[in-house]
Amino acid sequence: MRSRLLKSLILFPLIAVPVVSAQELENLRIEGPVHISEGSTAYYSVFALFDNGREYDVTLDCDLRLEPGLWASIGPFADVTAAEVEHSQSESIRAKYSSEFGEANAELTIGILDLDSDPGHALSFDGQDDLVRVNKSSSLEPTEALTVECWVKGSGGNQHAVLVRKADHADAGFVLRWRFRGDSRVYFQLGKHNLNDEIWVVNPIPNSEYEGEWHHFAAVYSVAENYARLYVDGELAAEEVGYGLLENTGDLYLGSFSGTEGFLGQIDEVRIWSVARAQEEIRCAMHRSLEGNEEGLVGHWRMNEAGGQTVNDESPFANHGTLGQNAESDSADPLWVTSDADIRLPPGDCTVDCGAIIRLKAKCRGGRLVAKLMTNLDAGDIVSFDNGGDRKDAEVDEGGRARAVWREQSGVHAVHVVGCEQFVETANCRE
Ligand SMILES: [Ca+2]
Ligand SMILES: [Ca+2]
Ligand SMILES: [Ca+2]
Repeated sequence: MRSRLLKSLILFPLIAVPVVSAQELENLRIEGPVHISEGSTAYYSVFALFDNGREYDVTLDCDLRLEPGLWASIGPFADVTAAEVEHSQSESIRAKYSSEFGEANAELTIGILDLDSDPGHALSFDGQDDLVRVNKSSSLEPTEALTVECWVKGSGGNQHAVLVRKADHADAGFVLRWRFRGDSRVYFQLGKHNLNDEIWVVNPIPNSEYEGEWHHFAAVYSVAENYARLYVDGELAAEEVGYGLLENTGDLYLGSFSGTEGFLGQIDEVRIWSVARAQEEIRCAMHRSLEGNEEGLVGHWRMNEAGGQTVNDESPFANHGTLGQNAESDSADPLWVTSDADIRLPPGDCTVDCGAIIRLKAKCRGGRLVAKLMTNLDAGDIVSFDNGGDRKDAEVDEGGRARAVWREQSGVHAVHVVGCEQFVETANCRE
């Protein structure tokens, strides 16, 4: 899970009316926004409802907390400056009020989101002929290195179902497939298919493990380093030795190949890079939106248009895609759907300046593992901590500090700073 800092969640009473009449307290109600964005300020009020139908604002007189955990106890006028919250996760505002008229509790579930980078929308493909076509462009034809990535919520489709394809039948190119020859596993293919001169990088895990949920797939190719790799959710899943210079001259297709090889499911946030992205870069950026000017970014289709016949490429090359066979409404148009792919973090610098890190400390108490970092980094920079593969992002504060917390831990843990493996600390979480 990734964690973020919620700054300045303030509980602020709007009106306080003294309770004077003799009556029975019946219920308590919290009023306030049910979605708040990270770093924002939110105001909540609590109303006591009485059996005679009256209600009073009792915000000033009740106990309020942001749950879960004791890490973010808040009350009227309390300014929470460093409460750790899990992004895009539900939290609760709890209120407790007791008086001579009785006692009552209330709870309001809220979602803490980075609304600015909400993944918004995706496209749903019918497994038959639905497609997005991007006309051929030299900007999408790197020869030395390539990274293709997308978020996928798959259900099935044709035995050759295409996620991203830039390879004509006769020509060389690359294909990221949901299935190939009926084998329901993700394939990254490179080379000249019709000449049997190609390589396949095949995920060993079957798609049945992924169906119906969003997962991130990234295919990476490097001539210089002589590898082709497939990453699933930021983990290396398969690797083959390289192929030689890439060739591809066809149009780019998403969801099917010109109306055949149809994929059944949803695709979101397709990115193509003219560089071989490192695993840390993939992991760092997969949950983030991009600025659009990242080095090597040559195609970036966010699919947040939510309607119409065009998928905008938000890279500098503006290779926009068209839904279906043409720019009119047609039977090969995929459908716009709301997306809950986890791409909610704001853009961040995915290269870590290890020289700016001063010290890492890790401690565990009561199953609660805390990693603290002292740095010379700028406030707002993002650093990632790794606890045996369980990663958390943290924002550097004004003092150059960042921290991450894992709960319910046991045994010995080694925590390191992602991208700066020389900074590693162990902590013992005894049972
Ligand atoms: Ca999207
Ligand atoms: Ca169309
Ligand atoms: Ca169709």
